[in-house]
Amino acid sequence: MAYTAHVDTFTRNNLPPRDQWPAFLFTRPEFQFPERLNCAVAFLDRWIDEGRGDEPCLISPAETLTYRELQERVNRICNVLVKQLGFVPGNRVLLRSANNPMMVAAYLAVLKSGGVVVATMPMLRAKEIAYPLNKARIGVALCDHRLAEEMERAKAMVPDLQHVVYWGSGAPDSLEALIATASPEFDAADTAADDVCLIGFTSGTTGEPKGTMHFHRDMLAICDGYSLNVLRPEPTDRFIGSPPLAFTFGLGGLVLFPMRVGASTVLLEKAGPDDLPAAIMQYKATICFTAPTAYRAMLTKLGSYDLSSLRKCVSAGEALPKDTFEAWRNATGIKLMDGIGATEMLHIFIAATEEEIRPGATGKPVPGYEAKVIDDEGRTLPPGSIGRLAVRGPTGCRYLADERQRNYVQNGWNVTGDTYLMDEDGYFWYQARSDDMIVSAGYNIAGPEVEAALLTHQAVAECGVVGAPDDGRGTVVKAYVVLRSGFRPGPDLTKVLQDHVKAEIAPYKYPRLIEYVEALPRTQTGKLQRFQLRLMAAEQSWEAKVS
Ligand code: 3UK
Repeated sequence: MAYTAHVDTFTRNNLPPRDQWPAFLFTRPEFQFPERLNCAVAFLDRWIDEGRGDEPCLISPAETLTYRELQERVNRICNVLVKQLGFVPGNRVLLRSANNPMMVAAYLAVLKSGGVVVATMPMLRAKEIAYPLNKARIGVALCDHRLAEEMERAKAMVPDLQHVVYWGSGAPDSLEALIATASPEFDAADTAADDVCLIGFTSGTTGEPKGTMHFHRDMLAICDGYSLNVLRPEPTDRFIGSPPLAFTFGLGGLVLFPMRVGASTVLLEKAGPDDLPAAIMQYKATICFTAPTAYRAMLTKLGSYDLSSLRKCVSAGEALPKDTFEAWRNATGIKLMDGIGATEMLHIFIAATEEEIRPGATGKPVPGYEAKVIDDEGRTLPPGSIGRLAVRGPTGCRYLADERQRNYVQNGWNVTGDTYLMDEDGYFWYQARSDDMIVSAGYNIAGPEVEAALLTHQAVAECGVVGAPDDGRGTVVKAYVVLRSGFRPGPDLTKVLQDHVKAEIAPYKYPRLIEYVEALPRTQTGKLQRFQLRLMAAEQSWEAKVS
């Protein structure tokens, strides 16, 4: 590794042992990164140096910043960190905010001054904020004042947290007040390409969140791999979307990809099913990043909003049902670009360009990445077999002081926990999370496949399918269904839905049990929590037995 610019070497000291790292592949010309690299220079300073400082960069309902204006704000925050808050390179800085320009400025300032960003979802409660504060030994937090209540409660739990600076409060010690008197000039820290600059905590569907550590070079690798080769944006594009910047899906799609090509991005604090299409129309956005469920929800709103400015739409986070792909293409003419990514890999590693999309498949490895399907012993399986997905490329998993590194990285490959099939043409077809495979009466049934079949029925707004314990069959397929308005739950509808699934896919996969619910349990990043449904199903089977 190159010599570090970090004075505080906590992250480097807590990287996993070298023999537990995945292999890293840098063969493509895009990935020949210099030894000294500060990614904030590549995303921001570069455009001012190249005479494009007056182009728009960040657009929000409250303010619009050009690249030059953003650079000035970033430099001022760097000076506040270094001169007023006792920050030294390598320190971790907690960021808490909905998606807005100050959040992006603070993010880039931490990168530029050689710090390590730890961003958190706005909805987290004090205990959930205290976890990364302790785990990453964080001394400084920058936080939107609207999130002060839980932040203050977290601060009381973590004695090492020395400074919390709020923005938006108008107080004399607010971030705005501090930056007003700070210099607008700042020289970027001379970081190594392999200095850690981000600890992304996983949304933790089970167990404690894991801190994934990423280097300055990783931030460019996802742009020059996925974005350059698959998404292919233009400087004239205007990005928009819903994922929080604390989720690396949002960081890449809403900040890094646009800034890598000098494009602009629309930042929305609220991006619900009405907010997002309204904003696409208002700002004439051209590239949208959101989850499959959000595209489904937007489909019901297309009569009210003009989305004709859109030219590309990316879907990730969960499997994209083929039916949603078809419905979106019929309604908008746009082919939804599915892609699987992971916090450990920083961003998307299997996807397809519009020309290469096969509806229902996730795609092929992004240029620079390799993927294969392996069995339980780690042996490569031939095309057409179902097994565990393993990937490697220019980015990969390095957990902060975590024993689970050995589970995710096996023989130099990142094993994501997903079950996949690769066909003869090298396309990868998602089956399920490995622990979401249902084994019923000896058959393997992938919950997401049954969900996709149910979703093609007009009565179904959302659904989740899991295994429920059953005396006779070991496990039976159970569906939790949220109905569209106008449909009434009951045995008749259950029969209709069961027959519908039997007509769509192999009949043995049909849900023997269907329960109607108002909403489904979801993570902060919008993912269906199938383990919660499994718990519910197990409890209900037990109650049915004892009652
Ligand atoms: C699942 C998908 C099927 C899959 C993410 C894009 O989701 C992201 O990161 P997370 O760490 O979760 C990773 C897991 O989510 N998944 C994601 N995308 C798909 N399953 N089809 C998909 N298209 O189980 C994966 O292992 O929260 C997504 C970019 C950055 C990200 N961090």
